[in-house]
Amino acid sequence: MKGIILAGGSSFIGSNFVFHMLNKYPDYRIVCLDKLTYAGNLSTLAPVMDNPNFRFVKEDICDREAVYKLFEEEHPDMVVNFAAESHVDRSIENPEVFLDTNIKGTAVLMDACRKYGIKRYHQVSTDEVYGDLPLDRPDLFFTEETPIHTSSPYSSSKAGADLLVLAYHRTYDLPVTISRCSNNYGPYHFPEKLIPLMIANALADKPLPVYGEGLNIRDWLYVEDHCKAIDLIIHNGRVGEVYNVGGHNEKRNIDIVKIICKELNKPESLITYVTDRKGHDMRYAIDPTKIHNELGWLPETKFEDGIKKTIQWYLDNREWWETIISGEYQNYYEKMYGDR
Ligand code: NAD
Ligand code: TDX
Repeated sequence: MKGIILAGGSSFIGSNFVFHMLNKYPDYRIVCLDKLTYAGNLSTLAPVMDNPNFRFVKEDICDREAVYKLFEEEHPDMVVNFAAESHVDRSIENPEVFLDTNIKGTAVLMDACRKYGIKRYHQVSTDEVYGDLPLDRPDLFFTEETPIHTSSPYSSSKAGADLLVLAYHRTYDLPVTISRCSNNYGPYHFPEKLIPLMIANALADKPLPVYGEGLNIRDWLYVEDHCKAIDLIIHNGRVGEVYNVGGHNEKRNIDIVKIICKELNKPESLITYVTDRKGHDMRYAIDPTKIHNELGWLPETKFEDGIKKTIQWYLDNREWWETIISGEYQNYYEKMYGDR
């Protein structure tokens, strides 16, 4: 039986990956290591809590002692690191915790991998480490050779972690891989992020806060396609390599919001233009040639289908996100949008 520790396994993408792995590999042991911050939600993992191949452990990846203890107990073959502070706006308000979790936490996990031996450490990274592309150059895309050029404390902390991962490979020969994915969407997406926030607000007939003029472009990928890419990389990817993951699905923010209005039969008059995000990246666009050529990965979900499935999931799972937005998150929302 193969054992995998998934750090941050109760995150949006991590939880989708837990479901993917338990379904696809019934002979794997999947251990979720998660601190359950504001973004972690144990109810997300309720469907697998009784699965004998699954274990949940509530710990901080920065807590060296706790991490080493878990490695001693589990002797994992692989580690996949989803754990992160992931929201750009929060990183602008308070960068420090991003440095702790995203950089120091990554180092602690890799130190454990060195100490106890591991066949693969995989770092789940982001296209944001490349900075942004200009809107008037639609011919440009991020490749794995694009220089790191970050804009926000969040992306800088993710880039710092990526550099550390590559350094651990070169210095200690740690068998690492890195994936840099574009914006994900789908079930269990935390409602502070664009798509679920707009769905929740539209359903409540609340204003839809679009930053600046809404012309910024993101390259959207259905979360299941990202999970399949990580699955391929950890099993067949070349050690020491970075793989970009994205589906050539660029959309302007304003168009995303209009699609959500249309799907939910809500008026576009709900759209409210608010103060722009500081340092707001203009355009992200991934060139996924390498993962396609080397590992045969291609996105399977068309945006038109994925967004419908996502909206339907939020309609069918109101309790999941209504519980979140009625709690501590309410204070964050007031602070972010109250004066805009
Ligand atoms: P998320 O914000 O939904 O969840 C983050 C998770 O990490 C939570 O479960 C939280 O409890 C856990 N966590 C935070 N600090 C921790 C700590 N110190 N120790 C242990 N657990 C901790 O995250 P997400 O949006 O699913 O992103 C997952 C990963 O994918 C992140 O590394 C992110 O940078 C990367 N990524 C996200 C996207 C996206 O569109 N969401 C795109 C590309 C890459
Ligand atoms: O209320 C909003 N209004 C708005 O116009 C919010 C929350 C966002 N936006 C804009 C900002 C971005 O241009 O929408 C776009 C998407 O914003 P986010 O959902 O915050 O995502 P982004 O900043 O693009 O980062 C996401 O993708 C890359 C994830 O949060 C990161 O973790 C990942 O690395």
